[in-house]
Amino acid sequence: MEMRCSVGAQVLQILGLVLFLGIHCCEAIARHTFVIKETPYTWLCSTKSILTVNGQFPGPTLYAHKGDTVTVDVYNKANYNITIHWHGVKQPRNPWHNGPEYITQCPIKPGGKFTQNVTFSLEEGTLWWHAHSDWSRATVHGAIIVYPKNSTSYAFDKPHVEVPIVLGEWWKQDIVDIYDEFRESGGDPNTSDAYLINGQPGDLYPCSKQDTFKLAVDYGKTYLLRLINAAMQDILFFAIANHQVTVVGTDASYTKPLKVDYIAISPGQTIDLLLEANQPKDHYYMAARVYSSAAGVTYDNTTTTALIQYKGRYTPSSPPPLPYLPYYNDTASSVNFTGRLRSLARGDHPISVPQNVTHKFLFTISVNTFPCANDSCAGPNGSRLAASMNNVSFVSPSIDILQAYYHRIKGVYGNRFPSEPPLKFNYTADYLPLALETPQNGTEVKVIEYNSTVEMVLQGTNLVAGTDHPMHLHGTSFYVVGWGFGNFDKKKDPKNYNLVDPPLQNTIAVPKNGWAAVRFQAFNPGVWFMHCHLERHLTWGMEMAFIVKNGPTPDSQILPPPPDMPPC
Ligand SMILES: *[C@@H]1O[C@H](CO)[C@@H](O)[C@H](O)[C@H]1NC(C)=O
Ligand SMILES: *[C@@H]1O[C@H](CO)[C@@H](O)[C@H](O)[C@H]1NC(C)=O
Ligand SMILES: *[C@@H]1O[C@H](CO)[C@@H](O)[C@H](O)[C@H]1NC(C)=O
Ligand SMILES: *[C@@H]1O[C@H](CO)[C@@H](O)[C@H](O)[C@H]1NC(C)=O
Ligand SMILES: *[C@@H]1O[C@H](CO)[C@@H](O)[C@H](O)[C@H]1NC(C)=O
Ligand SMILES: *[C@@H]1O[C@H](CO)[C@@H](O)[C@H](O)[C@H]1NC(C)=O
Ligand SMILES: *[C@@H]1O[C@H](CO)[C@@H](O)[C@H](O)[C@H]1NC(C)=O
Ligand SMILES: *[C@@H]1O[C@H](CO)[C@@H](O)[C@H](O)[C@H]1NC(C)=O
Ligand SMILES: *[C@@H]1O[C@H](CO)[C@@H](O)[C@H](O)[C@H]1NC(C)=O
Ligand SMILES: *[C@@H]1O[C@H](CO)[C@@H](O)[C@H](O)[C@H]1NC(C)=O
Ligand SMILES: *[C@@H]1O[C@H](CO)[C@@H](O)[C@H](O)[C@H]1NC(C)=O
Ligand SMILES: *[C@@H]1O[C@H](CO)[C@@H](O)[C@H](O)[C@H]1NC(C)=O
Ligand SMILES: [Cu+2]
Repeated sequence: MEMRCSVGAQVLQILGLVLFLGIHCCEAIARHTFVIKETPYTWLCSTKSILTVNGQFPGPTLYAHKGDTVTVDVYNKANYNITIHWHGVKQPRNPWHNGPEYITQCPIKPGGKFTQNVTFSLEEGTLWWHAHSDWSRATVHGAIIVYPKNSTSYAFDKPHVEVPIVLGEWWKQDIVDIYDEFRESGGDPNTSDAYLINGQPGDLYPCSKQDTFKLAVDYGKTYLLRLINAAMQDILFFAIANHQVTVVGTDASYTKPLKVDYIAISPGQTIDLLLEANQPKDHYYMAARVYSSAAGVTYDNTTTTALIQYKGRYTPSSPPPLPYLPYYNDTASSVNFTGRLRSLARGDHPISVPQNVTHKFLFTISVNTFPCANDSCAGPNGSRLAASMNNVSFVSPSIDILQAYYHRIKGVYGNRFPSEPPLKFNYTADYLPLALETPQNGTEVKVIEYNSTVEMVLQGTNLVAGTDHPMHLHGTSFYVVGWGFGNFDKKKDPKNYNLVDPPLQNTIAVPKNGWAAVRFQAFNPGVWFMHCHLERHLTWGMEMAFIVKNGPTPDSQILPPPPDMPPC
């Protein structure tokens, strides 16, 4: 919900800050209008037209309290099909309003409108919304802030000020051209030209100095930074010069406080950090740059910055100090951070990790290649790059799976997504036979009974190029009960699971040539997408969907379809 606050708070919002004055000042608005349209923007010394919501980039922040329903009227005034997804919002019983194109809805066509309810249930903390059709999410995204029911009951001392920090990625060229070009060529997409903090690349790039995002802080106060990685292709390292930060939540779930020098954040993931302004009064950079683990894959190696500026009279260091960030391919530093996250799991914020499991799945996640006529594509050795889960490269259907499931329309999808890899090999071996690189095309789902308890092991492979994959599940969060390098060992590895305080996430970076084990209870009936959140891997087919069947009671069944579902 949008907050209508006092004049003072509005002035600060214009500077990119949201003053947290407590709930008394604010009148909640439970209905929003999102107008998607082309908007001209100038950065990095060039102007282009981008898709925005309401002309804003990043888009408007939605504010809500736990348990609220917010209604958003989405108008498509652009020339492209589009859908909007509420990332990490479970949408109980209402997959119709989840958003992924051809999974739960047909796209909103140019000139069309779709009204979506965003229903908050268990989530508390930071989430985000983004387009879920072709690559529009590059610029069509924004923050979602979910306050506790009682505004004073954070799991930590109330911070002085709260600030969304949206990390983004910027191409000088039109994103539609980048998307069309790599799909056509079969090769890797062009790398981006910049990363962004709240829409600005920062001082280390040309032409952006005066617009760099700045956060003014009072010495002695505590600031809650709500970090969102909205980048398209990259896990990012982030740090603030001379300051440690304390992680207190991820993916709208509280964590045990974790004091760190840097964080690693996956596309799709959110991390809530407390920053104590406890250093000598000065200006300090916060900075983010890529963590990229795939050998031989080029990446954007630039660094985005914003400024922490202490208030008061002093002569600021020039240039301001930059933070230490781990090296681009430092897998040890990435997993060191991600592997230390733990659920708060406290009396007032309990968790319920499934102890008994009804379904055990092992899904490989691979980058692949298809042979190309005359080896004329731009992938390795003239091949066409692809990606898969359990060797099925997902092919988007022409009407959405949810509609086909609900109305029993045949021929749209199959229910034979494999529970185990169809081909067993040393997934993480240094050298793998070329023949293993070619996947099957298919539109396959995994159907599970309501309230099943699922253990899903995501196994990375070294096909083409082993790398980290930030895997994201719609419709529910999962507990990350274990992870490791190499091949998952179903006898040995479960003995080391953390079933006491594993973090509850909706996105987990499966480490390069490693695995991650997650558990969830299927209490939300519907069609729920599961995919890599690196945009090129999603385009190449690294995805599948779960269908969670209806339960026995009326409140464990899918709601009827809204009357205004966009038609295909
Ligand atoms: C909400 O917070 C206030 C102030 O801390 C407290 O007095 C009240 O009991 C809380 N209400 C609920 C329902 O937790
Ligand atoms: C991608 O990069 C290549 C090489 O720099 C360039 O020729 C091409 O125009 C770029 N593609 C787009 C869509 O900008
Ligand atoms: C970034 O990449 C460019 C071109 O690939 C290279 O010239 C430059 O040295 C790299 N910079 C850093 C900091 O690694
Ligand atoms: C990271 O990159 C550096 C420089 O290219 C290389 O020397 C090093 O071996 C790489 N480290 C890993 C873990 O791949
Ligand atoms: C992870 O980082 C912490 C803090 O820097 C360090 O103490 C610890 O040894 C690291 N653990 C591993 C496994 O590298
Ligand atoms: C798990 O299964 C065991 C043995 O079947 C049973 O005793 C226990 O109650 C179950 N626990 C839960 C939480 O269902
Ligand atoms: C492949 O090469 C042959 C011989 O040069 C040519 O006749 C044929 O048209 C090519 N096919 C494609 C799809 O480019
Ligand atoms: C799988 O490959 C890895 C990396 O080359 C190697 O260390 C390991 O021994 C292999 N495992 C088996 C079972 O062959
Ligand atoms: C799968 O689909 C891709 C692109 O849609 C196509 O290039 C490829 O040849 C297909 N592969 C098979 C095995 O059908
Ligand atoms: C589903 O499971 C939850 C928690 O285990 C339980 O509270 C609920 O009653 C179950 N629902 C149905 C319809 O069986
Ligand atoms: C959306 O939510 C509102 C308010 O809770 C409710 O009245 C309306 O029926 C919901 N619409 C749909 C299509 O579920
Ligand atoms: C837009 O969506 C409609 C309905 O699914 C589809 O028929 C059409 O091909 C799409 N247009 C584009 C450009 O993808
Ligand atoms: Cu991936």
